Amino acid sequence: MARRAAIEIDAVVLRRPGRPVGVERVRLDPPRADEVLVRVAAAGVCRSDLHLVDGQLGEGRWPMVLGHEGAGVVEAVGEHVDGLSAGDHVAFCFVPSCGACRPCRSGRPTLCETAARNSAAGMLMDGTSRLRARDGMLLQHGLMVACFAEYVVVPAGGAVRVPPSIPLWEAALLGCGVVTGIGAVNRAGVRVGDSVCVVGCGGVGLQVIAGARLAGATTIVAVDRTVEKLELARRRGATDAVIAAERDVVEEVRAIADGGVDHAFEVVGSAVTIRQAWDVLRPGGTATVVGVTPKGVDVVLPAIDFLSERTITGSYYGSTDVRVALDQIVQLVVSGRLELGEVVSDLIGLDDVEAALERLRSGEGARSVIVIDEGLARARRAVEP
Ligand code: COD
Ligand code: ZN
Repeated sequence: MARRAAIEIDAVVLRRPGRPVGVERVRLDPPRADEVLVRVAAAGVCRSDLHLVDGQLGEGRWPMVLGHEGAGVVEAVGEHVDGLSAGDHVAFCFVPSCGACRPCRSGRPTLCETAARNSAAGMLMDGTSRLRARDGMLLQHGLMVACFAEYVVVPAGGAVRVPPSIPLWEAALLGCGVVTGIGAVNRAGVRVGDSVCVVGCGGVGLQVIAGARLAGATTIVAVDRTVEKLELARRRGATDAVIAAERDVVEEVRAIADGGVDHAFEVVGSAVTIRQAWDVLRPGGTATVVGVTPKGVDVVLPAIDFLSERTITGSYYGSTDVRVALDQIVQLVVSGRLELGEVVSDLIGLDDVEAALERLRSGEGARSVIVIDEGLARARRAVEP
C-alpha cells in the first residue's frame, strides 16, 4: 500500500545554473499508481549532473532535485505495482519505458518518447512532480530519479531489483555509468579479438573498458587527459594508454593498433574527441559516440572516409532493454567477473556534492559516490581531515 502522507527530506537542489547547489528540506508526496517510494542508500555523481548544473542541457531545467544514478531500498509501492515490494533492493533506471510509443513498440525502449518528454520537463511518467520546496514551489525530478536525496518517488519501471549481496554503494553505479558503458560495447558489437579505443576514461569510459575486456577485445587503448584515469583504465582492462595532452592522439593510437582500431568509443562529449574516435578507425571500423555535446556543436568528417565503409553511430543508455541488461550485468558482478567499486575515488555526504561537481569540472578523481544512509549503503563517508 502507498504511504498516504507527504514526507520532508533532505535533497540537493539546483536553483539556477551558475549558483552552487545545496541541501534543502523539501516535500516529497507519496507514490501514485505505478510508482514506488525508495529510501536512497547511495548515489553516484555523473557528468550529466554537471551538464545540468552548468545549464548545458537546455533552458528551464531548474529548480531541480539532482541525481540519476543510485540505489536504495523500497519503502512503499503505489497501486498496480507488480514485482516490487517493501524491502527490495533496487538500482534506479532513468528511462522507464512506457511500452506504448513507437520506439518502445519497435524494440528501442531507451528511445521511449514518453520518458524523453517527461524527463526533459523534470516530471515523472504521468507528467507531474511529487517534489516541492518549502515555499511551495514545484521542483523537477532530475532525469526522473532525483536521488541526491534521502527518499525518491520513481516510476516502478525506474527501479530494478538487485540482489542484496551487492552492497548498495556499489549497486548505485549500475543504473547509469555501468549500463551506459557496457551497453555501448554491446551496441557496437565488439567481438573476441577486436581492437578497441576508448576516448575519455571517466565514470562511464571506465565501464566501456570493462565491457570491451569482457567481450574479448585483445587490444584496448585508453585515451584520457590525466595519468590517474589511465592507471584506472589499465586496472579495468586497457592494454595500452595514451595521454591526450598535446601529442597526436590519433597517430599514437593508430601506431599501437597496427593502423587503426575496429571500434572506437567517444565518452567525453566534444567535437574534437568525436573526430578523434573517427580518425583512429581502420577501414570497416565503427565509432560509437556516447558523450553528448552542448546544443549547436557540429562535427566535420572527411567524406572520402565513407569509401572505406566506416560507420559512426550513437549509443544512449546502452541502447537496449535496461532491465534485461541490468540482470545480465548483475550476474557478472555476482560471479566476480565485473568489479564495481574500483572506479570510486570519493565517498561523500549530501553536503559535498558541489565539491564533487568541481572535481568533475577539473578532471580530478574518478566517480564520487554520495553515501546517504551509511547502514543501508554498507559504506562510510570519508571524514575530511
Ligand atoms: N581527451 C581525452 N579525454 C578527455 C578529454 C580529451 N580531450 N577531455 C576530457 N577527457 C576525460 C576526462 O579527463 C575524464 O576522465 C573523462 O574524459 C570524462 O569523464 P567524467 O567522469 O568527467 O564523465 P562521465 O564518465 O561521468 O560522463 C561522460 C559522458 C560522456 C557519459 C557524459 O558526460 C555525457 O555526455 N552524457 C550524456 C549522455 C547520456 O547518456 N546521458 C544520460 C545520463 S549520463
Ligand atoms: Zn549519468
